[in-house]
Amino acid sequence: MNHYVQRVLNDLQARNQHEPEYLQAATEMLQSLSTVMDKHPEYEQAGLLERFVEPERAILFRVPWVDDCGHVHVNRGYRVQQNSAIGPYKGGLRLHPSVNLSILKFLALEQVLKNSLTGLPIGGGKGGSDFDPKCKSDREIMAFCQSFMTELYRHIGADTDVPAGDIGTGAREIGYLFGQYKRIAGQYVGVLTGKGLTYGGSLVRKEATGYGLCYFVEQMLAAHGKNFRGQRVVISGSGNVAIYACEKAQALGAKVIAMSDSCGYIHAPDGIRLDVIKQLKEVERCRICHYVDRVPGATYHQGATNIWGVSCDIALPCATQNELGLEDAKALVAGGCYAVGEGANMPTTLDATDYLLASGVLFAPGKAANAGGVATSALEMSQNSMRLSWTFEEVDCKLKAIMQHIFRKTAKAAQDYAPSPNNYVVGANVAGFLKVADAMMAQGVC
Ligand code: NDP
Ligand code: 2IT
Repeated sequence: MNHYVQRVLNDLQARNQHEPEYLQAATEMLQSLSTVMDKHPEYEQAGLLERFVEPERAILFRVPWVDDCGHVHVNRGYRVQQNSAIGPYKGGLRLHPSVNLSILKFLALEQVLKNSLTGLPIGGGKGGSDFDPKCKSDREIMAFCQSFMTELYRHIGADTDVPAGDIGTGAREIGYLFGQYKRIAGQYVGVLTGKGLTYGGSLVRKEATGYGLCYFVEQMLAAHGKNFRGQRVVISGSGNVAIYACEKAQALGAKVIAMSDSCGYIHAPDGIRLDVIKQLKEVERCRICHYVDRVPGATYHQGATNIWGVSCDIALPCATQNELGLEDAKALVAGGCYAVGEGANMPTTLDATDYLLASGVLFAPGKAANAGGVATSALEMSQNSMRLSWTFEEVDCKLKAIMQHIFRKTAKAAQDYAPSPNNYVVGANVAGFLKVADAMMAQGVC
């Protein structure tokens, strides 16, 4: 490995031992950049990597709110503003009890590379809270969101930092957050994306991450003489990304045979009925196990990660980080899986990724494959600035073109910099990094 990369990695490990997810993401990125550093010694002189891995700013704040019984709760709120070299910070807000600084720093770092890959002028950031939206009333969700925004509003803005959705933050939460921002700041601006269609949202944003994932995987398959038609697809999760990945995979002729939530998975050998999943998850907000009460022939199995034991051709992990480990990767390969597309952020552990690549599985890394969501967020920002709305077809067409472009850039960088031309992990890291690095070099030490 390049000596500069090794030195930065050693320093990072020494200083961030208590942040495993952040170290995992940074290690993968740094290892991918070894050949880039061999070719660009000027980056070491400019301290580029040390600056790249350190967030420009990380904000931590108290979020007090009152539940329906009158009890006071205090959660932690965060915003990690990682890098603004190529545009305002951009990235989602995660609401989940597991949220901590390590998880948000990993997500913010990945977001910088992902946003760069989109080709659009957006920097990278991420935020959220350890608040658990499950089993809360709408009023409790509103109380939390209003309190969260009461602090966050002073750190964000349409030209400085534009948050959006992520795990636990969907249209309902974005609505409450937007309302509170408007009220405190006294400005009607595109400060959040993923907004409702009646107040500045973009068509296709809801579908964008899942559709974009399938557009990317379609390109990857085509480069190897394959396509989605007739393929058995397993998708983990049943949230925003998973649902619209399922919708597009089915539209492209695939048979989606399993989906999950954090409790377990359903297996439907004849194909998932997505209308039932949408009803359960988007309308009733209940557990996926109820699917089997409504659709005969499907079975429910406890334990979310057991889903990787279902024999399939293509796997799309769309739930959360590190949901696909080494044993799961072995089970997938043994079951005949030849392609994996990451809809979630870092769903595959480092050893599982290495195993899949060594086994010849086509592997689409999340920062490239799930970039359709944030790309469409950037299209929402453009529409807000222009004060007009594009049609569904216009946005979908732009999304598809962006994903095709990301695949080409990733494949080209893999060819130029990776140990193998099919190593899209290295390809995505390098292609995302080079644009930001160039901008940082031009802007001096800051
Ligand atoms: P949602 O909250 O809509 O859905 C999350 C899904 O993942 C749910 O099915 C949830 O199950 C499951 N899940 C969450 N946490 C865990 C866990 N710890 N273990 C097992 N299952 C879990 O989130 P999204 O669909 O928006 O996000 C999914 C992934 O995609 C995340 O990694 C996110 O960062 C990434 N992503 C999202 C984008 C977007 O635009 N929304 C864009 C790009 C990436 P349950 O309901 O039981 O908790
Ligand atoms: O991980 C991601 O890219 C997102 N959660 C979407 C971010 C965004 O700003 O749309």
